[in-house]
Amino acid sequence: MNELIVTTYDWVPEPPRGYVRDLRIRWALEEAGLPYRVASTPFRERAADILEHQPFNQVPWLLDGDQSIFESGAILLHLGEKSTALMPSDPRGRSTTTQWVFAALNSVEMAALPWVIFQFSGTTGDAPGWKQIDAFLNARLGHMERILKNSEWLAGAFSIADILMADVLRLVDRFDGLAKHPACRGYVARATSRPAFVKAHADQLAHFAAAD
Ligand SMILES: N[C@@H](CCC(=O)N[C@@H](CS)C(=O)NCC(=O)O)C(=O)O
Repeated sequence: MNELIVTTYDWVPEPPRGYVRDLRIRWALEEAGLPYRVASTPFRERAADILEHQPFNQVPWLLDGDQSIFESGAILLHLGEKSTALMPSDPRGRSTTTQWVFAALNSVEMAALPWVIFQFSGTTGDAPGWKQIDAFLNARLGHMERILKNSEWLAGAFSIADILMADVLRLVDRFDGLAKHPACRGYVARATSRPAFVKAHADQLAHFAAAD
C-alpha cells in the first residue's frame, strides 16, 4: 500500500485549534487503523506549491502515493474505499453513506458555516442577515434532530458520513447552537467519545502547540 500523508498547517492561532479539517482525515485514518504521517505547510506565508494541491489555498490535502486529493469530503470518500470501518463495501451501503456525506457538507455545513462566521465575529443579535441565517440553520437542525432521535449513526454502522456530520455539528455546539437539539448534541457526544476522535483531536492540538 502507498504511504498516506495528510498535510495541514504548521501552526494556527488558538481559536481554530481542534477544528482544522485535517482532523476529519486523521479521525478516519485512526478509525480504519491505516498507517499515515502528517506533513506541514506554512500558515503565515503560504508556500507557492500549495495551489498545486489545494486550489483554494487551504488545507487539508492527502497524498496517496503520487495522487494528491483535496476537499475533506473527497478525501474521506477516497479513504472509505480502503476500509469497511469507514464505508460499507456493498453498493446499497456505499450509496447510503455517500448521500449522508453530501448531506453533511451540502445541506448542514452549508447552513452552519455562515452561522459560525457570525458567531466568531461576535455579530449576532441585530446584525443584518443574522436572523435569517439562524432560522436557516435551525430548520436544518430540526430535521437532523428528528433523524438522530431514532438513529445511532447515519448509515447503519458508523461511517465517514458520521465523521463529517459530527464534525460539522460540533462546531455549532461550540457556540451552544445545539441547546434546543438534544439528539444532535447526544450524537456529537457519542461520536467525539470514540477513541479515534480523541486521538486525532489530541494529535492535532499537539501538532500546533509544538510550533508555538
Ligand atoms: N471545503 C474544504 C474547506 C477547507 C478549509 O476551510 N480549510 C481551512 C482550515 S479548516 C483553511 O485552510 N483555512 C485557511 C484559509 O482559508 O486561508 C474542505 O472541506 O477541505
